[in-house]
Amino acid sequence: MTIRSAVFVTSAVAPHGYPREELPEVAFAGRSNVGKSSLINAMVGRKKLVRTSATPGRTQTLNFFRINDAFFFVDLPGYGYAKVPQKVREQWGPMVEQYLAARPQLVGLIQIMDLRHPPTPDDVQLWNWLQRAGIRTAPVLTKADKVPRGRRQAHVQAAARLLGVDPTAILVFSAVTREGVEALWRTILPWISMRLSQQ
Ligand SMILES: Nc1nc2c(ncn2[C@@H]2O[C@H](COP(=O)(O)OP(=O)(O)OP(=O)(O)O)[C@@H](O)[C@H]2O)c(=O)[nH]1
Ligand SMILES: [Mg+2]
Repeated sequence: MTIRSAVFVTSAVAPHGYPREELPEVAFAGRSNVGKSSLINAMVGRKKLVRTSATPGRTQTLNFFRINDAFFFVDLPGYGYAKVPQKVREQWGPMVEQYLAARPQLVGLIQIMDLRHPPTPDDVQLWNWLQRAGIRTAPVLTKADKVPRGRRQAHVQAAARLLGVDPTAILVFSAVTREGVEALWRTILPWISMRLSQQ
């Protein structure tokens, strides 16, 4: 995938703040600190397009990035981190649900989990909610560089069982080695072209 441009457009906490452009949008969700922002940076090949942090809970708004003037990546705030203030935690559900449930431009969501650990109850809950809401979702297990190759398949199978999907549906990724970048583009691009061909 050739990235000609990747620009931060806006942050939003409610629909009036979303971009007015009606380009297709791909959203990225996962627990705080799982590596959502790093994954987006790896996908577009920019080290610092999205701010990353060793401190969980860094991204607290919906952040919209326009790629190649053709579609948006939407970095959603992370869930499941106990140390973010109570008020912020209470806002997460409504803020993200409002976006996911009522955004016609949304073509699909990448749900990012940690290859080192089985999906958490929060991860499974989001996964099930997305399936019920009829949102196309691809599961990605990141930080693969932290798990020796020989142990990965067992982790993938455990995650597949908990999510109720076939292990082959799960993509293994690393923002450090860029493993999985092209495979994830091969998942996302058809979502975008399908939408564009419907318009
Ligand atoms: N080893 C390794 N570390 C990673 C990878 N992806 C992210 N990290 C590290 O994990 C930490 C969190 O990364 P972020 O990309 O900021 O995570 P996030 O999910 O956007 O976090 P919030 O915005 O706080 O929810 C940072 O210290 C990253 O350097 C990866 O693939 N491999
Ligand atoms: Mg982030």
